[in-house]
Amino acid sequence: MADRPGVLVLNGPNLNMLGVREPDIYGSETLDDIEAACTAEGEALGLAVDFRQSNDEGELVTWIQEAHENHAGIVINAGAFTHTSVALLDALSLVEPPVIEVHLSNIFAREEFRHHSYISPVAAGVICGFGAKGYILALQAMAPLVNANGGG
Ligand code: CA2
Repeated sequence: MADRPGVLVLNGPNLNMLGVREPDIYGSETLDDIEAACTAEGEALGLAVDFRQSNDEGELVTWIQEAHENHAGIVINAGAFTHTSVALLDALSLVEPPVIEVHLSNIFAREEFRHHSYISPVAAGVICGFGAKGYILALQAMAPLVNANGGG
């Protein structure tokens, strides 16, 4: 609904492949399943969830830059760009909405190159290791940050 605070839920490269490969690491839910769960949770929390995925770093940067106009908060799973992208860090630093970083897997229990995130320094918080439920936890954490008044 238009009067609900909007939350932009961004997904980075290869997350469109969820549920298709590597279910042992990332779970069996598809990105469409996660979007449906986020939309339902957003309704319960009084948030308007705008769920997007891109394999293109520049497109993610553009969406982040535009977020200050239409969105009160940003939840982001930047995928592999988490560990490489100064451009995403800069974009997230430039916008006002609070940022919550999400990862399906526990990045600290994996290869060392996944232990560093360029996004974490500008995030209000980080949720990782809880699979698709991490997106729901992020929305629950976001609600009070954007003054949502819904139940749940
Ligand atoms: O755990 C996460 O959510 C990650 O952000 C997922 C990224 C990975 O590079 C990060 O280190 C942690 C990878 C997303 C790739 O998604 C796939 C989905 C299905 C099959 C293969 C990859």
